[in-house]
Amino acid sequence: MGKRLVSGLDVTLTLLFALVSSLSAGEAETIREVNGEPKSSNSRRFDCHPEAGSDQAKCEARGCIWKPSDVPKGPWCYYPETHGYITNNTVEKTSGITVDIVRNPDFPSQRSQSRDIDKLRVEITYLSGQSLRWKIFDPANARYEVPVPLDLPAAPETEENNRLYRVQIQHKPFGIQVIRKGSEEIIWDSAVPGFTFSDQFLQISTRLPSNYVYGVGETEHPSYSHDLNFHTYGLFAKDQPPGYKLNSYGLHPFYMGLEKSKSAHGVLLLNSNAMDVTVLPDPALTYRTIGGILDFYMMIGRPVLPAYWSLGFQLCRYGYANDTEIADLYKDMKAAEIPYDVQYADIDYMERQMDFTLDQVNFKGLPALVDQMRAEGMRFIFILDPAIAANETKGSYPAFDTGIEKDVFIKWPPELSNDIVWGKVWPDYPNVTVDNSLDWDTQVERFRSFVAFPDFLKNSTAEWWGEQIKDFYNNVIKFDGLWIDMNEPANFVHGTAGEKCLGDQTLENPPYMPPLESIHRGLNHKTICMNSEQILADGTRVKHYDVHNLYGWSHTKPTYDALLSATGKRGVIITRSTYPSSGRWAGHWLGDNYSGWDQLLKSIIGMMEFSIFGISYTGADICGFFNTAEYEMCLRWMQLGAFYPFSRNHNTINMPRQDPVAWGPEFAAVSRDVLNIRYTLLPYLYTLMYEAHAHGNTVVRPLLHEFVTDENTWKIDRQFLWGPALLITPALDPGVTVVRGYVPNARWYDYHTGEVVGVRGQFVDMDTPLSKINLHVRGGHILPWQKAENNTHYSRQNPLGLLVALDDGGSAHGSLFWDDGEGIDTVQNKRFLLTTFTASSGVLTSTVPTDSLAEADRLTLGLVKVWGVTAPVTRVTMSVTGQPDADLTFTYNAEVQELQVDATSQSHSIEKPFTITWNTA
Ligand code: MIG
Repeated sequence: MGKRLVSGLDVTLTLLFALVSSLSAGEAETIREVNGEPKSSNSRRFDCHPEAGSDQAKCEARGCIWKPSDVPKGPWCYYPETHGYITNNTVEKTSGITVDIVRNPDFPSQRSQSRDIDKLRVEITYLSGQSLRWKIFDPANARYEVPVPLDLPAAPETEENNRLYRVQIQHKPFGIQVIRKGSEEIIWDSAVPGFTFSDQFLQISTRLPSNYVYGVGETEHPSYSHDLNFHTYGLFAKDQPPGYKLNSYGLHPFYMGLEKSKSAHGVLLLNSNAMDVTVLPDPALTYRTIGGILDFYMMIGRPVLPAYWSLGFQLCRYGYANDTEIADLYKDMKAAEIPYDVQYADIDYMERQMDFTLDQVNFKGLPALVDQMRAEGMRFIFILDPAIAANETKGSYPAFDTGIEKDVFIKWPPELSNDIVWGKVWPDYPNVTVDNSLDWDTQVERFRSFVAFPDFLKNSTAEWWGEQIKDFYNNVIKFDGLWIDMNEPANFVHGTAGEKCLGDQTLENPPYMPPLESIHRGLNHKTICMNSEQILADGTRVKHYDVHNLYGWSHTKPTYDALLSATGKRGVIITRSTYPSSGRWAGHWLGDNYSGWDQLLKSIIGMMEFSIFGISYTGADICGFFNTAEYEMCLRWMQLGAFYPFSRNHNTINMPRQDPVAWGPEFAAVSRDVLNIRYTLLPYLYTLMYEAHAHGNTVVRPLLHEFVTDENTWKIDRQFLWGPALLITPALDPGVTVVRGYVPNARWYDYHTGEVVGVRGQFVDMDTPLSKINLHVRGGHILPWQKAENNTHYSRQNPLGLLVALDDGGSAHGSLFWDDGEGIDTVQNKRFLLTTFTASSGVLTSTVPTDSLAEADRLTLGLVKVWGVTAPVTRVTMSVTGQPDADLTFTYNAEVQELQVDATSQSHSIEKPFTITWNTA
């Protein structure tokens, strides 16, 4: 199922709803029964007073019912059955359904300050056989709609027989039901009370087909599979380190649901306002948003293909004192022979943390160091923040001056003021020294410079930003990738510097406030005023209130475009704030975590969530950002982090070092070993990245994506897969020497020994001494590999190895994607090699669907390892069209059942198909 599920879901965002085909129709057990106790009818209530301080009078004033609940945490104030809208008129077409609905006048307004919209239109479009969209809007007055372009199928699926689903409209209350044909399961059902559509409060609920729901971000979850016992997650982009129920950097109103028939579907609400999502034991889910329209979709737009080198290990910290510290680190890493490709510099490299400047005292030697390291195959990534300092002497800071000339900064609506909406972030005023004995707010007020925030939604801003990046590259320092931070956007004053937010205060403190971290401080806490004005590409004026969650999204494409045009290579962008489709241009790290054991598990959950949000290049700061790392935790984290697609050790300022050469030789050796495994498998990881980019597959994959019919996998989040074939079972707790892991129902081999695992479909205890992370390879798969080197510049030149893990029937398949590793649009322009490998009955063959690789990037075949060869091998031959068959040297290990064939002597270039045959006694 893996592939199907994923291509339905990962595709970055279009339709509201994606269905995945049914897997095994015959399995009778229902998901709800597997997990659930019989439900009290009270668990079916939809909360009519989610805010604190409800009482009978307030409840009844909303026309709702007040009655204590016998379900812990269950609502006492709930909607009567017919609350909502009533269907007025329905028009069916071959491409969809249009429904007019009116508010049921029997019920009073739900939010007195938020005007109800009594007449609405519902447009349901059959986007494709597997996907549909429904949009609920005010047909009489235009409202803000999300300006994120969607990659919709060219024409709707008008042939009913081609659709996996059917849609049914319910009348009172109005609701949409999406039914999967075949299983006849209702997989979306909004015919439930509580539907509300007003200016600043929109609410819609659906019953869910099972207790298994995943996704909804960006917020930390304690488990991948949601606990449905009335949990509400507030969502609003914020410079907020991840924590339980805290809204963090980005917005991803997407969930994946399992069905009783063991199929899955994904739902995206394309809305960009502050919102919350509640999961209820019914099982059901409620969305509440404070603006826009209700527009539901499935994912579209595929993740970017990052440069090959960006899959290498990376080192960063906030607080490098000077360039010598980086030079020493590089020297020590080299001496310890720990593979590593990318070095960062954080805001320390800048003069007073101002973008596009270089600290000429402490980092004077950085350009020369960067040149030297790049000459040795290393890469450099620099950080950039969006806020631009404004207190410099005129002429001395071109980024600000040219920004003013091009009018790129966010301002007030012109009716209120012509001024910029000033904030304060890093930069100190020129010639001041910050007094750290003062509290933060006082420091910010006294010493920090005013800043202006670029409006990246505006066309002229992207152009200006691109010029700054190009000038920096050409005139100051070379780099290979960019890291964009603080783009929620983060502000160190709340709203605006020195004054109150102008204009409509219901934007700053709306009539319904989702349960955000800043619930009592208003929406502008640590960001800019909601009444700030932004301008869309077509000139439409919008309020920051509506587009706040798109700030990071809008920052990303201009940065990616600028990187490509400055360097002439594709490189990589890492961004903190994301929205659906951000993955088209960038990867994401999980933000300011801390050095605590629980963070290892949280990072797996976060990565798996970002996988289904369409961002494949993800990982957490290895060894933790805040606090002091401890030896064993950091070591285990290095082992886990070696399997993050984005593998970077990063630390905050004033904390002790935690890089792999900071802990002594034993730590360095364990880091070297596990990173050598990562580097060995990079050709496999890169091929998975290509499949994500080309087909929308996931790279980091929860076990349930591959084994959905096995209920044991539905809650697993302490293990994960790379694609279909590599199972990673890290140690996540202190002091353990054994880790309990699930071995799904397939033949698996121990990566370290090549031996077949004796059990399947069971939890087993795996030995995990400090030096070892458990890794298993799935029978039936062929993984391409290369011998590791100090960095990928060198490892890419090694011969290609193959790891052929035979299944029970003696077969396996796999593929390799290979290109120059950093060219722009190599996939679109077909400048790559795609090779597929198949093994069966003692024969391994390759086919080459795409062969358009430059001579310099070609690979020759090296060592082929075959696991699961049951009989002794007597002879191995290789044949290539037009050449005589050649005997290959080999070894056979009967105990492990491993055949190793060395093809190096043939210097066979792999774009030519080959066959390798092994004869057994
Ligand atoms: O906390 O640029 O999440 O990775 O090192 C202040 C300094 C701002 C936040 C980022 C972090 C980075 C830091 N930044």
